[in-house]
Amino acid sequence: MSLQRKIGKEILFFDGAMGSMIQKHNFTVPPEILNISNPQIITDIHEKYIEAGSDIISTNTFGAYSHKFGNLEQIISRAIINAKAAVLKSKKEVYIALDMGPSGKLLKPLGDLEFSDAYEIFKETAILGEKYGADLVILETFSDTYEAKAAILAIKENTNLPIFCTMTFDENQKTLTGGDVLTMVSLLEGLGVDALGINCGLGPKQIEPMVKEILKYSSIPVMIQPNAGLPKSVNGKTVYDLDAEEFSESMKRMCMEGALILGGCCGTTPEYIQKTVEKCKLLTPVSLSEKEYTFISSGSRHLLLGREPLIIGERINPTGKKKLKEALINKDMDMILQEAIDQKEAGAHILDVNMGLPEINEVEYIVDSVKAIQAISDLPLQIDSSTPEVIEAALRVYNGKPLINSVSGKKESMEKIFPLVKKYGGVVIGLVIDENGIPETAEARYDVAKKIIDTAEEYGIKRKNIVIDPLTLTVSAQQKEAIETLTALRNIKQGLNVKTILGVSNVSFGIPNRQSVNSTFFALALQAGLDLCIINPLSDLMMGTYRAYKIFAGLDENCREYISCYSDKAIVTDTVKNTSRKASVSFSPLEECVVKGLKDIAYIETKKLLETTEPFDIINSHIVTALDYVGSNFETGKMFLPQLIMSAESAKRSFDAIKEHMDKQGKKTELKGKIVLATVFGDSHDIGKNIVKAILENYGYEIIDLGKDVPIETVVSSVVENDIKLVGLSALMTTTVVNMEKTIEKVKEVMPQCKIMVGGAVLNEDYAKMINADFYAKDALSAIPIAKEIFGK
Ligand code: B1M
Repeated sequence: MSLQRKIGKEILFFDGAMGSMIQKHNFTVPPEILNISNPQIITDIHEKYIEAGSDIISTNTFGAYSHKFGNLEQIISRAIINAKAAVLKSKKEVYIALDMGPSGKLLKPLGDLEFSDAYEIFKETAILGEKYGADLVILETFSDTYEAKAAILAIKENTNLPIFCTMTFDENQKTLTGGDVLTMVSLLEGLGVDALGINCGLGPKQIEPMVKEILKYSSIPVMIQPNAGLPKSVNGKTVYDLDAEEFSESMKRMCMEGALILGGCCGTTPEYIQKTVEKCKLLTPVSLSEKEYTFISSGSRHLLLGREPLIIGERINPTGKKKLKEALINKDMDMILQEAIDQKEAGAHILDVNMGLPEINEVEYIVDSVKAIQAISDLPLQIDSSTPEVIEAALRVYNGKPLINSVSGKKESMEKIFPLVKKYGGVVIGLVIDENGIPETAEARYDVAKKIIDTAEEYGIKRKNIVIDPLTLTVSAQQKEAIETLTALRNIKQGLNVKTILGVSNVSFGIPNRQSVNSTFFALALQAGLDLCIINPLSDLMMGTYRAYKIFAGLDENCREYISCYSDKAIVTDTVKNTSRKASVSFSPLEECVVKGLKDIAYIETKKLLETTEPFDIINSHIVTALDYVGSNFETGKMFLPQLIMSAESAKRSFDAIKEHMDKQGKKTELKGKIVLATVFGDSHDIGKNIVKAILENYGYEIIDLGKDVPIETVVSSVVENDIKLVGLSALMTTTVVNMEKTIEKVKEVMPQCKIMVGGAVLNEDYAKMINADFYAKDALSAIPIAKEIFGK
């Protein structure tokens, strides 16, 4: 029977770990090479899993990508041959999954890899997998939804293979990039994978609560491949804390809850799979059901629509906004980013992104804007354009499940937009306008809405993923029709069982005191059942109306949200300004830029500050304080790696300005001495080390900068080759100070007379002594007297 017919109907068993099985042989080559050098070992492992009861075995191709292996085709073909040999021998109906892990490179903005380059990497492997006879692809151990999206598109667009996609979560139930399980479900289900779930990272007990959550919301089969518990070190070896019996008991529980595809990851062996098969084989598979929840998401945040009205910030749209128009024409991305930040702070849940300006290339601008906004904001986006090509370009690079604004009831619009919605996943907004224009009556608008929904369903788009916009009309010009909008909204929501949306502000065009009309219409629309409200969140009156409405709708228990928002503010009169911004943490403008990751403004703010403030004060009182704030939020799970990276980038830009300033000021004196600087092995934090470098250079020392993550031998050979008297080492992590200690030991071994100074937030004076450093520098300036002491000048 074909695999497709079994997916979702039967309990399917995957294999367990390949890596742990290979490790037992102590090979030194990458595992993928063994497909060619030691095929029998790989086939034997597959055979053992088939004997244990696996219905699907995964090829030994976890990291098989063209940038790692020149002989990619050979590796993949041999890997599939090895798997096929085991299947043939077993005479069982076993399917072969092309195993694809992450590319090993981080995508922008986390790393250097472009989304389109990631796509190409995955495409090559997937095409070869299909060519040599894989039955499906298993994408596993992904920790960045964006990378998973690149892989899924690459496989879907270039092969016909079913896709199972699993991601890895930590004990805080988040991926490395901060997404939770529902963020994953929204994206992967939208992209149309055949199964989704969790693998690696944790044991079955730790993933159980997450699996329950996934099962509640996922309409597609759920797959689990946990580790054999949590790792611990025994006699220098990593072992896992669950035996096969305990592992399989947990697997059985999750299978009874509804997980349909079961396997194992690190530490699991054929015994674990065999026990799991024994315990689950005869269970009745829990039948799949369509879950009627509507989600949209960014890469790190999901939003459930319909539970309460949500605010869509309308301000990233040049229509009628002179300043934004100018900013766009001048490619001033910072203004757009600032709008994104301000709207979020004012209470927006979603950001509209519209680049419809005749003077600019809309495709290029929307792509750049979507990428830039999603790098600094975790709010889901509404992709807004009247041009299908623009919508598609934005959908492609968007990291998440977006709102798509919009399709109309016109045949041509539906023919162009629905295939995009189906392919990329998203919630589409249907405007009740068709070839005959906007209907005047509520009944006729209902009919257009129904036509849109029926047609969408023909394209395989579920009703839950459609939102209808009954269209706001200008009350001064079309009073009767504007009022009809409210009736249409109510009828469409109730009669067609879909969510609704309105762009509220249009109602008041052409009349004075627009805000009163807007806020009254808004309140009426909310009362009529509006789910998504496109408004200006920086308008006090609109946000006040929204928050007050929530009180009366029973959505703000004991008026808690309202009170906390307004207790410290003067009564709302209206001007368009942002009163909801709470100054709970007060930052200087530069600190704010670093915290929010606004690189270019950080540079400008630093330049301004340099007119009045000493460089070192800027470092200590702005850059370091901002990074400390980001660091502690990261530690407590309030901020995630992408934000940490953007903050680090902004700190670097700020420091660029400082360095330019110091270079201009610094007198070129004769060099006072040569110092080697390095961030120790395993540690990529180099902002502090670079500051130390700049300051020492400014004081006339020559610096040999070995960079970050520097192997011990590199430090040692540089010290010897350059006959160095002073080495500076930096380390920021508890896990890397051990390498600092080892580096000191080696340097002292070969050059006992060479002095070593150490620094970095993780160290202190006592610790520095303990690891035999000669000097501890608490900050960059403290490095100067140390250098003076060594070189006597
Ligand atoms: Co990461 N990071 N980070 N990080 N990061 C820390 C260090 C962390 C404390 C955050 C936290 O959880 N609170 C934590 C370490 C926890 C621990 O070990 N206890 C951490 C972690 C966990 C990680 C990752 C593992 C996250 C992940 O991937 N899951 C990962 C590690 C990657 C690796 O190294 N293998 C990671 C990655 C990153 C970024 C890449 C995103 C980025 C670094 C970018 C870069 O440096 N190019 C980053 C950042 C920015 C930070 C924080 C927020 C800020 C570090 C910094 O630049 N501070 C940091 C939290 C924090 O420190 N508050 C954090 C400002 C800098 C000027 O201070 O380096 O101390 P500092 O330098 C000072 C002085 O100490 C002294 O002078 C400088 C100026 O006064 N000094 C010296 C420093 N070196 C000196 C040498 C000297 C003399 C003086 O002589 C030689």
